Amino acid sequence: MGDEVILLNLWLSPYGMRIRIALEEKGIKYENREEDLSNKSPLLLQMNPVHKKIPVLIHNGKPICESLIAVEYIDEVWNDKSPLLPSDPYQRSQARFWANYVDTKIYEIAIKFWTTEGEEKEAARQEFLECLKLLEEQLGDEPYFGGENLGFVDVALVPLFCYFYTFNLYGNFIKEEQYPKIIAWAKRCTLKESVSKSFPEEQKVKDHVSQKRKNLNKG
Ligand SMILES: N[C@@H](CCC(=O)N[C@@H](CS)C(=O)NCC(=O)O)C(=O)O
Repeated sequence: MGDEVILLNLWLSPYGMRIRIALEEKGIKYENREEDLSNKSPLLLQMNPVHKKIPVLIHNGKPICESLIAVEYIDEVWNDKSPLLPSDPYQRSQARFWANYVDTKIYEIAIKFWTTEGEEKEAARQEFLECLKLLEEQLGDEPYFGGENLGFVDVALVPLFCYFYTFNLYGNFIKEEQYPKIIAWAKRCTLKESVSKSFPEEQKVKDHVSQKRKNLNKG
């Protein structure tokens, strides 16, 4: 019997995209089930009773919650191709460090940018740009954070870039020429099928953000 792999997800979730990219990199067939977060399914509540959040990876009936933990799990279980974490313990610790930085710092700032206006938005933008500079230094002249191949930090960070053009449209977010390495990196990543297949259509993101902004302005 083959593996049964189900992903409880929401098309817009960058966390869900991480898991999709990892599964695609490994060539694992899976069923993507869209959740309605305003009316969470009994399966989601059963599989993630602690946080009640998507994404949840369900492998042969067993849940794995938290996107980065799920990506590591995928890397360990399907370890015959496309390794995402380095085999060297020190390198592995560094990949985890930067993925954690992306998770705790970058995503939080991006959410602030997404949900605020005026001075707060501008502060979030500035902070985000400082973090990007740091990441750009970390990338150096390598094609990926994982070196020659897409790795754990790439998978953690790249989903944010599916919002990139939409953010720019609404917030004058980032000037491409000031961040040439990170922009080239993002483009390199999105040329990979595992990444492009896991991203939503740009128009869908634009429509969603513009709707959110209308609601924000109303409230
Ligand atoms: N740290 C979690 C974050 C997951 C998360 O924030 N999921 C959001 C959607 S993108 C969610 O399910 N929100 C619903 C809720 O908070 O009730 C991960 O990496 O998986």
